[in-house]
Amino acid sequence: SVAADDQKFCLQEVLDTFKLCLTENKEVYLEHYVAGWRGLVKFLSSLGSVFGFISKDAVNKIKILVGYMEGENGSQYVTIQSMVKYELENELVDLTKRGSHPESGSRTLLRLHRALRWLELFLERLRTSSEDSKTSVMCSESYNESLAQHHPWVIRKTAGMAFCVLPGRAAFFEVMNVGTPEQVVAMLGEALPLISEVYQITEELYTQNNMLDLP
Ligand code: 1PX
Repeated sequence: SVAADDQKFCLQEVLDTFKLCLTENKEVYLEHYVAGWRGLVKFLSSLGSVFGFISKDAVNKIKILVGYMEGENGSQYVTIQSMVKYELENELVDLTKRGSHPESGSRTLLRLHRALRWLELFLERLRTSSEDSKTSVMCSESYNESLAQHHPWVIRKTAGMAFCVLPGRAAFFEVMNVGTPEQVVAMLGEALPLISEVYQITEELYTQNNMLDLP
């Protein structure tokens, strides 16, 4: 509706896109997965230019995936499962070292998948945080437990500096534009199980296909 269009950015809508991700037989629609990330990146940009180097990488990965979805073999890129199957069967994935397919859909999505684990951990911390909790601490703890393990020192260092300028909990909740802190907590409680399910299903797929370490 027009009224809804007038509203400013609301994180609830973004997290809701993860609801649309799962098909009936628990596969993950690439289109909605990518849309979820697009929304998250928009949110990140609203936090300031310090996070630009992070959004830039995410946007780049989103573009790669959209390129495949809209490309001539787009019908193979409907779900993450069909993408992985197609790319593996047609030898379109560099499995052990970078070669002729450095930007496969599978390796690109794996980067976002690892970041989704960070998101899950961070949102869970936000959800259970108290008024005096620090977003920078919650963010870096979540990062260290997940994504950091895949990043070289320089990136970890730069990310750590960016976390320091995150707004405090109250301001952060406000940018989320969901409502009162209680409403934010309730919204997170609803969104988290969906995000975790999408994460788990993807994790299983990559484990089964031995693809958790794609270069
Ligand atoms: C209510 C909270 C919502 C917050 C939404 C924030 C969305 C964050 C989007 C982050 C997307 C990060 C994707 C990173 C993918 C990646 O690991 N790329 C690296 C490897 O790629 P390559 O192609 O070389 O194998 C690449 O080197 C990444 C570089 C950029 C730095 C990544 C730092 C990630 C920090 C994640 C935490 C975001 C902090 C947001 C604070 C709210």
